Amino acid sequence: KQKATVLDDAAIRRALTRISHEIIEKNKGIEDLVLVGIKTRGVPIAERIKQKIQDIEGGQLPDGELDITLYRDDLTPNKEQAEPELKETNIKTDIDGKKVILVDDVLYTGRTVRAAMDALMDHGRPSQIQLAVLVDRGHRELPIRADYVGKNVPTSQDEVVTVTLTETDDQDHVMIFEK
Ligand code: 3GP
Ligand code: 5GP
Ligand code: MG
Repeated sequence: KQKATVLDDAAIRRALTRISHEIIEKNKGIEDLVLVGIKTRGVPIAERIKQKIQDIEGGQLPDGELDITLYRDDLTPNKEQAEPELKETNIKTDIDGKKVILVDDVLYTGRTVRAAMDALMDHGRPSQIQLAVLVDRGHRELPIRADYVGKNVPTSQDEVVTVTLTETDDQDHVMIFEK
């Protein structure tokens, strides 16, 4: 059951513009930055941020993507597998000594990000890992926080946040549904 739209297309655009400026400010430019999107919807979000940062600062930012499949206990009946699992990595740049910014659509328990950090560490030795998310819906189960947040959306455990993007869906919006 639909409850509310939390971000419309203009609000998503503004949030990603702000995050792009915050990334540049915090890192004092774009030197050594690599943007890595977490599939599916973290990838177009990372791509949008990358375009904005390049428009603001000039130059080119390297990017990459991680595919982490969820074996969450609330999504699969098999509790033995209740962890996110790395499916595929596509990072062409060397991330040794780089500041990697992980990008995802929704931050919830933090288990996906933990798996993503593991995958990055297997790939090289970044000097830093930062995290950008469009929505933080709370309910963390690990000591993980985002450095850049589009919007904090307090939710209950039986609500879901739906993120649709033009690249993957019909249009840009973020909504809350009752399960
Ligand atoms: P994404 O691949 O675009 O990030 O987790 C797989 C997909 O299911 C995600 O798409 C996410 O948007 C969607 N999803 C919706 N609600 C939930 C939820 O409560 N938990 C998880 N893990 N995924 C959800
Ligand atoms: P976590 O591992 O932090 O519990 O969940 C993060 C991942 O699961 C994100 O990649 C996100 O796509 C997905 N996810 C978890 N909860 C939600 C939700 O309520 N809505 C959406 N759209 N995705 C979610
Ligand atoms: Mg996601």
